[in-house]
Formats: sequence, C-alpha cells, structure tokens
Amino acid sequence: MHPFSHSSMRYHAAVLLSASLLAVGCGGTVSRAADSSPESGLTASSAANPSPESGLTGSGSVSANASAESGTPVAVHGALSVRGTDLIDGSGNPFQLKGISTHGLAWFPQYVSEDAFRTLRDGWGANAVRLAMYTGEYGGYLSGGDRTALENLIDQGVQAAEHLGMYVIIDWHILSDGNPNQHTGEAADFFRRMSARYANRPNVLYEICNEPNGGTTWAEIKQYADQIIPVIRENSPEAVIICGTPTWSQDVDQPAGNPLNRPENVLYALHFYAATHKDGIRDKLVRARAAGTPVIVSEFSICDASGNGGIDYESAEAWKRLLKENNISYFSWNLSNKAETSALLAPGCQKTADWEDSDLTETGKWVRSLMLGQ
Ligand code: IDC
Repeated sequence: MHPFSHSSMRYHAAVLLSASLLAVGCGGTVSRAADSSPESGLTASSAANPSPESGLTGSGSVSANASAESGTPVAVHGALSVRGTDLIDGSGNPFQLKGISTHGLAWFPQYVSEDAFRTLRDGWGANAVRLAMYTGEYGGYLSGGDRTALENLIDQGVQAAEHLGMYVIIDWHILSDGNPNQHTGEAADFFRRMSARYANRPNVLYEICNEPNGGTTWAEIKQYADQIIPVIRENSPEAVIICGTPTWSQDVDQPAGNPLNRPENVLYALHFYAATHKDGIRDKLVRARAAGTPVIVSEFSICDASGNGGIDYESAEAWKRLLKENNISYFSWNLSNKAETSALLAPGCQKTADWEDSDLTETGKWVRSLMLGQ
C-alpha cells in the first residue's frame, strides 16, 4: 500500500519533526510502514513501471519504481539537470543536493542500506547519498577487490535510494591512482554497464573521477572525460555527470579555459577539508562560477585533508555561508564509525541506522545541523 496522498507532507513533516527532536531515532518510525514492498530485481527497471501517481511534469525521464515511496525528494523534484551554473530540478527551479558520502564501499558495506539512508533522509534532512567505490586502494575495484561484490553493493545502494526517493551518486573513487587515464578502459567498461543498468533513473548521477592528483592537469582530465562522458550519454543521455578537477578536485577554476567537448549536464567537483582548504579554495569556487562553471562539492569535511586532525569551525562556517549563498550541492565524507575526525559516527557506535545524538561524532553533529539548516 502506498500513501500517495499525504506522503509529501510526511517527508517534510519528518524533517521538521526530527529537527526539533534532534533526530532521536524518529526516522524509522515515521516512514517505515511505507517500505513494505519487496525489493525489485535489477531487471524490474523503473522505466517499466511508470508511476501515474507521481504527477510530475517537465521531466520526461521520471519513472518512479512501483515500490518507491512518493512525496520524497525525487518524487517532488524529478530528474535534475544543469542550467548555467545551477543545478535545477524537473520544474526548472534551482535545486541543492544535500548528501552524505559512504566511506569505501568495500570497507564499510554495513551502512549501504535502506534503514541507514532513511535515517539520513528523515533524521538529517539528506536528499542524496554518494556511493564511494575506491579503485586503487586496498580492496578497490582495480586493486584486487571483488568486482561483483562491489557492483552488488552499488546496486543495493541505488535500489535503497530509489525506494526512498533519494538521489545517488555512483563515484569512481580514484585517489592513489591519481591520473584517471591510467584506467580509461576499465572506467569506460564500468560506466557503460552502470549507465545501461540505471538508464532513465531520474535519481542516479555519475562521478567519473573522484580526485585527480599527482600533477594530473585539466587537459589530461578532459582527455579522460571526453571519452567517458559519451559512453554514459549513449545509455543515459540526460544524467547529471560530475567531473573531478586537478589537485584533488580543488582547481575548479580550470575547466572554464578549456571546456569539455560535451559539457551539457556536467557539474565540476570542488572538494574541501575545512581545516586545510580556506580562502584560496573558496576564491576558486567564486571565480569558477563567475566564469560560468557549475560547481558541486561532492565531498567535504571540516577537519584536515587527511580526514583526521582537529576541526576548524571558523573555516567550516565560512564554507557553510559560501555554500548557502551560492546554493551549492554538497556531500559530507564519511558515513562510518572509523576512528577518524571525518567519520560521522562515533568509533564505539555499532548501530547501522537510527543513530541518536550520542552516536555521532562532533563532525556528525555539525553536518547534521548543516543539513537541517540550523
Ligand atoms: C580517506 C579516508 C581514510 C582512508 C583513506 C585512504 O578517510 O579512512 O584510509 O582515505 O587513502 C579525500 C579522499 C578520501 C579520503 C579523504 C581523507 O577523496 O578518499 O578518505 N580525502 O583523506 N580527499 C581529500 C581528503
């Protein structure tokens, strides 16, 4: 049974309720009843089950799965696209993704679930999640990891997001493998299959190279992106694609001088760690937008760039103001209980959903307040 009539109110009410109650585990109770439908298999693609109830217009590719909740972020906002420097929703209004990034899928698979994502949606105000699949680190997709298991985790994450009406980024998380051209063939193969599997899903975004580094130039990233973007476009012509930028996705001011061959519906990644990246990187964001480049913060935290160390609240507040002023989408690193400052969950926390205040780190509390607009 689907509570189509009042579920939009339910979603918003849940966010407000949890804002006032400081999200003391209320996420699960508010909407769990709506999720009784069985998991649909990969082949039961949403395109086959257009949902007449969603009543969305102006976003041709919206096709909610029959088992998805309505009144959710995706049901309300539909397929996203890029216009000028803005991300816009299916009705043409500016839209801000507010999301949480997983840690490495291979390392913390326990948080890739509908219960975890529902807690983020209803308790934290998140409308999106990012699935970080390392390529070069231990257990990564290109470094001995179990590719089938990793793709199954991605599928689990995409299905969970779809049922909850949340947006989801599939992130090819290069890091130690600093130049994406090292593995263009594998990336093309991966994105060909992902974009075919999730063709026409209004909620799926593709991030094609997390953080180029080690001296990789924008010209080299462009060379890679100009090969990968057409592969995705063949299956998912309208999907929003996120492209990394040089120096661990800090040099977002560079694409303007040397545009991609097919820049439609592409966002450029700027990643920051507030204790390391300050005015210099904030200036890059401002300059990039002034030059017409649409920016997304597809990863950030408020500690230093190691993912650890102290929190810089002053710099974090400056970033918060800048994101708000410019309506920039953001994703907080990381959903895990690893003993590091950027982890959102306390090291001792064993719960995989329905977190309470005492389960969160200082970063977790700050990020939740940010998302709840406090
Ligand atoms: C870090 C994790 C850490 C892990 C390491 C692997 O927090 O637990 O051991 O990766 O090398 C990034 C990367 C992101 C990093 C993060 C913190 O995208 O993968 O995660 N960071 O160093 N860019 C800037 C910082």
